[in-house]
Amino acid sequence: NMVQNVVGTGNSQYNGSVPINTTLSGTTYKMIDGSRGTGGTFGAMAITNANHTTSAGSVYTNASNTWGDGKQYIAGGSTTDANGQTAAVNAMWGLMNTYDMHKNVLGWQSLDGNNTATYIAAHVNTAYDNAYYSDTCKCMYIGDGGSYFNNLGSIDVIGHEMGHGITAATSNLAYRGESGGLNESGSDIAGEAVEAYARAGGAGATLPSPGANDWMMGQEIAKNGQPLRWMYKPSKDGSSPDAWSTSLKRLDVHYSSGPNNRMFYFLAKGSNSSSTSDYYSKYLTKAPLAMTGIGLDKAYRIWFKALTTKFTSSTNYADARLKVLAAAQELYGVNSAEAKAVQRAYAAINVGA
Ligand code: ASN
Ligand code: ZN
Repeated sequence: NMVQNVVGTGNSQYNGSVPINTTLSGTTYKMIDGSRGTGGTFGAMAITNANHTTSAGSVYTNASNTWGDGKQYIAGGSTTDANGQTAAVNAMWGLMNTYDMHKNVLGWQSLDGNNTATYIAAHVNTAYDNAYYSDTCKCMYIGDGGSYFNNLGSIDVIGHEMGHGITAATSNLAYRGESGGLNESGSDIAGEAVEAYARAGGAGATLPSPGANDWMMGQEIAKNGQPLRWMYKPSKDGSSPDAWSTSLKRLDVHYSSGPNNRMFYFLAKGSNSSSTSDYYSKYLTKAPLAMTGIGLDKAYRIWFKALTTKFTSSTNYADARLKVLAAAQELYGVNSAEAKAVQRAYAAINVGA
């Protein structure tokens, strides 16, 4: 009856061979991480097989502690990965890194900060080209990919989905209009922060310099070179604006996220007048003041504090600016370079001065 926490080998699709936490009960290995999260549906962080339905299904089990073949799922299963374990490996690796980044950098445990365990259901639906968070199950569903994407389990996409869980447990930004764009942007920001943390080795209490992540959501999963979103230049998708305007609130939340994504990129990496010269005449009345990027670590601490302790469900871009600024002032000082950088980053997307 004893359940042991053990470490297995996962052959992931996007990150090579990775150590994944599993349990051993009798002679059966289960894809449960007994060290991350308590309670919840499975008692700890877990990966299930939705098996092409929209329900969670049951936790992945295996006779050995080596999982997956690192290859894209093939309908009907492949000879080397008959149960589609690679999708489960992708999911567990993304969750472990998302959990660790928030715990180690921010002291925030799991979705709610109280360490309630979450899980991912892999293989949701058939040839499903998306992934989503559900607050009903406090869990995430990850598709195998279809026309546009391979398995949706890249680290940044999993960080994005778990980010929705953190937002739902805190500010609960309403998923429409400007607040919905900020909700989406918060998830993209979380996804990139997790990606940077994982790429730098997944350890320590600070985020690495902004160059460790690619500032594109789901670049690894793209079949045709088109990621889900370009944070450094949102308009590259043909639908997202690069700056705020009064019509922003009418866009789909995955497009109205664009300006805030760009604000965060500027905050971490810096900006000058040439960064915005392409939309200067369209949106801005004065040239943005040059700003030195404050780095990903400080930028994410400021954003996370505002998102989880200051934003409300109806926060819009103007309110976000005030609250992100207040967070920067509390963390680094009223007249700090960090606070100034927040003002300039928002001004560069046409919010405030
Ligand atoms: N992947 C999308 C997202 O997390 C799914 C959705 O539109 N809710 O934003
Ligand atoms: Zn989202």
